[in-house]
Amino acid sequence: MTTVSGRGTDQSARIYSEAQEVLVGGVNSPVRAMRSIGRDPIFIASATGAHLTDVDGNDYVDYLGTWGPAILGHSHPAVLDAIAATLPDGTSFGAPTEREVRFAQVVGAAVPSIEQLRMTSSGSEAVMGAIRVARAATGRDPIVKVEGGYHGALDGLLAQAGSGATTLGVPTSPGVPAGATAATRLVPFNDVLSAEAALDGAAAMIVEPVAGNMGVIPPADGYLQGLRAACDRTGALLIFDEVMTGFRVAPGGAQERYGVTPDLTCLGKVIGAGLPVGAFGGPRAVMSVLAPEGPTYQAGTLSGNPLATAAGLAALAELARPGTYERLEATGAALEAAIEDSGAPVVVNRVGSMLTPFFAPGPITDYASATRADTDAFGAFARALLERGVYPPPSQFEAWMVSLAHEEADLELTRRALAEAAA
Ligand code: KE4
Repeated sequence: MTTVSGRGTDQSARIYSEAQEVLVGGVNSPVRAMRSIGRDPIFIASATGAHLTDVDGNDYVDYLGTWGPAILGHSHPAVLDAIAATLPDGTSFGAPTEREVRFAQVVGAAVPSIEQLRMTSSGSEAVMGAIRVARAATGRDPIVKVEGGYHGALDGLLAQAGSGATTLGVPTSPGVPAGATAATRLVPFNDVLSAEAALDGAAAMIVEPVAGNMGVIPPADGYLQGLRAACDRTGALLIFDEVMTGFRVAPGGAQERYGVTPDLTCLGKVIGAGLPVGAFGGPRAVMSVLAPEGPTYQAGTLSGNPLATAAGLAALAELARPGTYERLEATGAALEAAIEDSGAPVVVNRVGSMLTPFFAPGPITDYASATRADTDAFGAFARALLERGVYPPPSQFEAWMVSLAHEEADLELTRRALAEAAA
């Protein structure tokens, strides 16, 4: 790959060939392999603010944001200082710490529906826990999910998942036993009637309140309210998977932005500031089914570990500063305008600081319309951006993320790269 800095990507290529010997596909998470945009992966050496630097020394304005966590920008001093200050005390005790209590209090203050929290080490684990709580609390098995919704790499929900979980259109991943997805019911996003029908006798519906894993798709007016009412009518629990939207689209996440209260919420990404964290929570009456209070088992060696909670607390404190979400909104709008002004033949969906340009005829309102996208065109666009020092998510079906660290100079460079890539 030629690059603006002219440094090429020889080091990445060298490391990639070694990586493929010992890491499947050379990566530890499939979408990083950049196969969706038709090129080899770029190995990153460091990240600061809105920028990534690869092992060849090429600099990129980063719109991946490590899939969401880097909302402050990378290597934020408050986060690094918190980790450095915690290190001398040890990295993990396997025992409770006061910091985890503070963490749960801070999350609960921002997200009032979370009366009690359980921390995990990933978003997938948080979703697993929430699903199990919903089934235990209702005594029912079926789970309703959205076609194109991605909630982590767990058997029961890898049914026509979004993100990198499947080449679009392939319903389930190999290795998932039919029994695991037998209790999973699929409905289109933004379709209350189909959800209501599927919810009859169900334990819960899990939904990304703003879809992020089929590209960004906002909830249609009244959709989330409709799901709330349908769950109330059928006795199913409403689970908001806010792993991506939590602390991203508003301080209280999508449930605050759209004014709809779920029964359970899953969190991740931002709350760990890039360290491994997930969490799920809700009313005490629902969460109390969990061991050790109740019989429903869930556990994790490193759940709530000192470094992750210290980093998370520091990040949440920074996000609580006045003006944060106004700035994120403004930067998101500036990127949206830059993409639209580039002349690229795209439809841009945006909610706050997360957006996706679709190479497809609009409007993009669900999985069916999203998968009409021309992924080859997206791939060519993304490759051209990378060569010009702009790093988009390496798939049409992911969310571009802006941070508090993106500045006018970054947008200026991005405008130029977008215009050339569009051409
Ligand atoms: P993790 O287990 O990857 O921490 O979280 C799973 C998950 C759950 N819910 C939502 C809404 C998510 O977006 C995710 C993870 N997102 C993907 C891509 N958007 C992470 C990237 C990857 O898998 O490498």
